Amino acid sequence: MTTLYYAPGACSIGIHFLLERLGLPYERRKVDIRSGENREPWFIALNPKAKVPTLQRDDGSVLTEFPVIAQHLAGMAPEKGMLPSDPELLLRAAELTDYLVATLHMQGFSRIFRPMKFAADPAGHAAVQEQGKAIVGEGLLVVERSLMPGGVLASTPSFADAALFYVLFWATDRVGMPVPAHCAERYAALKATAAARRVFEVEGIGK
Ligand SMILES: N[C@@H](CCC(=O)N[C@@H](CS)C(=O)NCC(=O)O)C(=O)O
Repeated sequence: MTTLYYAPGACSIGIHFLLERLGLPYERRKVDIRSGENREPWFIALNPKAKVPTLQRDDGSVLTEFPVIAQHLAGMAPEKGMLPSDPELLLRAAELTDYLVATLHMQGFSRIFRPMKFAADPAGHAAVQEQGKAIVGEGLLVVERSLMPGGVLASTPSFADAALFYVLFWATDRVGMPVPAHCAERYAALKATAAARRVFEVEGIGK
């Protein structure tokens, strides 16, 4: 059985959301990254990168990296329409997913949530966090262009919604920062789904 290794409220919530949205059969296994369970031998044997999301497939093989996992899962249930059949839209969905993960998450939110990784001196943490918020704020303006009327993914559901879900969850419900109108609209629509309600409940998230 496909197994998702996740940590509550981490970026893996986007893959958790996608699995629910696609209605695929899967099992989930919580990994306590706060206590360092992701560095325990059993998890390193599965994913030497020590990161969630980690997806173990039916045949036992393991997939890592959010954009790859998201695209793979969308392809497992093509009838659900999360893997655009138009080659151009497929590229745009991959482009947006990569930008959300590699830039907004890794460059922006990493600075906000883990400033100690960027500045050893605690006195510098507030400045690092501000830098992170600026990266996320500017990034969301770029994302907004894809979602606004006439934007490349304005009316196209895709696996990029999995990345939009967690990035907008973090921006809105975790950091409490303002997000552009069409990003807010997309997040409201994603959050209103049964899939979102289910993952919030399973992961113990109040909002
Ligand atoms: N490039 C990875 C990033 C995944 C990642 O950073 N996951 C975080 C949680 S949001 C994690 O597992 N952190 C644990 C750690 O670094 O100890 C991906 O796309 O999946």
